[in-house]
Amino acid sequence: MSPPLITHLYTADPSAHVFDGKLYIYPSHDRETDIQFNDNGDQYDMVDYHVFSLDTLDAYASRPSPDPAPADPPKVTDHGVVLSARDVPWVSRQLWAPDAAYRKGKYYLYFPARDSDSVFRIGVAVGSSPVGPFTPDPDPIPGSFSIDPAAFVDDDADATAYLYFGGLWGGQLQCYQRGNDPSYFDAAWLGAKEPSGPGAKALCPKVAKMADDMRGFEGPVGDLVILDPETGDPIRADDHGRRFFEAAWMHKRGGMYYFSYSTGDTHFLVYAMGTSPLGPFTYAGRILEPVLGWTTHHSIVEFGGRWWLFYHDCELSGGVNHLRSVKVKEIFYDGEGKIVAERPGE
Ligand code: FUB
Repeated sequence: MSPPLITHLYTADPSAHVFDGKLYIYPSHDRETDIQFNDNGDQYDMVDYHVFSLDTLDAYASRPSPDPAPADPPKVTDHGVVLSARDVPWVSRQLWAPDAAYRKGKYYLYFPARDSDSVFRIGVAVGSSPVGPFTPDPDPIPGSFSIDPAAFVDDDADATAYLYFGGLWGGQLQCYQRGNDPSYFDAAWLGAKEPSGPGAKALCPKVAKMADDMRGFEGPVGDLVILDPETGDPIRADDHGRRFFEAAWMHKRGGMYYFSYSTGDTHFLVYAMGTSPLGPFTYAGRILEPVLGWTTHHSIVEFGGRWWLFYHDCELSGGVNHLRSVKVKEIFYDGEGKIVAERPGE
């Protein structure tokens, strides 16, 4: 088991990126509250974001199991608070899992939070450095809803950018079954969790192409369809071991797009593969088995010639679900491009 990367704060939902040869982590900043645990996630009551950076991860490169703590862990720099809920006019509470992107000279911090009606929306803040300061737009991204934004900038000539998002239960994705627009919000589904029963298709994660200024969507929000490799049909709602729950992430390797996510109440990190960033994707397998704690959330990034899985668990807090800490482990790919835990051939 990997050791916590950051120990002076509780951190979760790590979105890792390499900017200018340095590794940056954009996590949630967990804090202690006396809010009782519930399936709505009210106990995840975060109020700000820090950014962290590292120059190397070599000490965490995979070694024979069980993986001991590195003898000489790299220094993790905490760049301090880069955005607070009180600085964002539309936010009422709960700064959940963020992500960041760089495109055409600017850095963007994307974040979900509840608005004054307690409805989750997604905001954006803009800066000229990967460690901020980030200036938030005064309103949420028009057309955005639910949680867990993941930004992906493709390697094409125009650096086409996409935002993936969505999360069930407390993340409110089930409230948008009438359409992918905030105006279709259906409060009747707030207490309910998700559709179920014979014939019910899993609710899809959402994807939107970003406008050139990265502060709005260009065109409508679409469904990101995940297919069952056996039947070729969309994954069913009752397939809780494989259906999308939250924690979207996109990465690209060797021309192949990898969409990864959490299965929520079954606590797996899984992935699907496709040839277009807009899908469809075909379910391809598990990346991580359940960790200590209810939530599981991650990012995947190439750094220093290796591929890394950033994730979190609750080891540092002794198992308190809303006090998590970020970890990292090396991952590998087999000859077919499938993600594997051990270096092929070992
Ligand atoms: O950190 C709050 C929420 O918990 C995130 O938005 C979810 O992905 C889960 O990790």
